Amino acid sequence: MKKFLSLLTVIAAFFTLSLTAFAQETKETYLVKFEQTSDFTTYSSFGITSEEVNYEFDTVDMIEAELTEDEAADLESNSNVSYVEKDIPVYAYQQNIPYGIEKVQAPLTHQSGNTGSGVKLAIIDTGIDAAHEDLNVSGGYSVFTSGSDSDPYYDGSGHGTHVAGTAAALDNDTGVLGVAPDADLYAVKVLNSSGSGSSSGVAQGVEWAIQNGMDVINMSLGSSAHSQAIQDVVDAAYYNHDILVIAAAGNEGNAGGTGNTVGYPAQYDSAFAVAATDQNNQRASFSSTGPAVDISAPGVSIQSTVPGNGYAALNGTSMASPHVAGAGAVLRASFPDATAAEIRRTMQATAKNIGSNTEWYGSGLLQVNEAVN
Ligand SMILES: [Ca+2]
Repeated sequence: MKKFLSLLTVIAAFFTLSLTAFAQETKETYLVKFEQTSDFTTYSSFGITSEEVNYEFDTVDMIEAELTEDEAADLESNSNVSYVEKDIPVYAYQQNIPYGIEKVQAPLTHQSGNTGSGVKLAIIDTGIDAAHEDLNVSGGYSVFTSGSDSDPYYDGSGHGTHVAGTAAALDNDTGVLGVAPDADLYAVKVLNSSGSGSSSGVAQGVEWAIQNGMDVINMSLGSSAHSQAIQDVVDAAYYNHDILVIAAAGNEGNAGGTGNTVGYPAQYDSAFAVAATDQNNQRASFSSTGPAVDISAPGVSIQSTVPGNGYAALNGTSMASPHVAGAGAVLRASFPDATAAEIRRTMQATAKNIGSNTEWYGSGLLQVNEAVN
């Protein structure tokens, strides 16, 4: 038994040694920078062979070379060598365009300079993580007076941050892209970290939007019950202050798509009600139905921003609504003299016919580039 063990030890030692030897033979690419006083072109004085050199830089005293780990370490300790750096991979920064953004033609409108620049877009929701790298939050307000929920830029739920990204994520080298990347986002916080609030809070949030000159309001929220108070402030926003109010139709739809299941405030004429479609322009099975549905936008597997510089895919008419709010911001920026009612009519007149059931789709799928033209 003892002999057997010692034999194993010998075999293990052999493999360890041979593996180590193999690793020492492996060459990797390094950048070697020399002190300016040294004649770096004489590689041999540093023990580097010309076969090992891939590239000589002209503007700095540096070479790219294939070296073993030991050779690199030797050079590193040479006083005529400034540094030895391993070649590291570098990637192109890129931004992913979510399918919904493509579906509503937002990139096409951006190409012609229609980006919602200067328009004030209020996201009445759970707050917005204003530190997110892909969002430009210009201001905000919370109806909560104590705790972390009193901060409109703290989004403990993530819902408001996600909604904000679909409407207006920045056109840069990272993350996602929103429908109106140059719009000014305002975080109007009326829902807590659990995503719940009250009719009084929602009414206060809409009033803040009126008093602070918002051009577009997105409300990816609602209730199955009517609130006269909410209707009164939404009516005031739209009819008296010409604010474009966009509201999610609700997620109370049934698989058959029957019955009037649109929530409030989407039921009010003063709110532009948005239903949700999927990647195939079909009604999302959860999307509320009824005569109040005005227009459709993607709401299934929608990729957007979440707190902490994150990104995630969510489902809901909450995700459909900000596509339309972003389009509203684009139209307000491009046609500053158009009324909210005219913008609604334009979006409906140019929507894509995706089915005859207006209680499912309203006028059809939002096409912002058609609306702009
Ligand atoms: Ca982006």
